[in-house]
Amino acid sequence: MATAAKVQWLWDIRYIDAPVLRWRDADSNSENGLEETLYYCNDANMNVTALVNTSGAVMERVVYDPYGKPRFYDGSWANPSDTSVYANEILYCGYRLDPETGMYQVRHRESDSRLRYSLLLLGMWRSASISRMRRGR
Ligand SMILES: [Ca+2]
Repeated sequence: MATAAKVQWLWDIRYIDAPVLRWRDADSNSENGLEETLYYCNDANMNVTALVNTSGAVMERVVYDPYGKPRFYDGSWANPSDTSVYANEILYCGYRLDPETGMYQVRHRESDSRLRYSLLLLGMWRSASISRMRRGR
């Protein structure tokens, strides 16, 4: 049974999906705890745009296609990749991108950024909304 946390987030009180920082056990050594601290930068839509270390250096940058699919770069806008070097899962609009399913978890619902159309923009979700469940649909 696991007893040590692998990752913890601190969230901002100004908005529900605004992360401040993440502590992570990046070296898989529980003896030194969550030794990695990265701060989140975001744009006006709460999209995470960069991860900054405790010295103020940009470690990773993120851009998105119109449907929320992320593209990662290092701090110098080099080495583009489809995956985060820092295993960052908080991305588009401050939502969590599940690395196993490729779906954004938006509180109690999910959206698929891999589709050519946006479930989010069309108001369609992979799971029923709470209001629909309450109405029995
Ligand atoms: Ca550690």
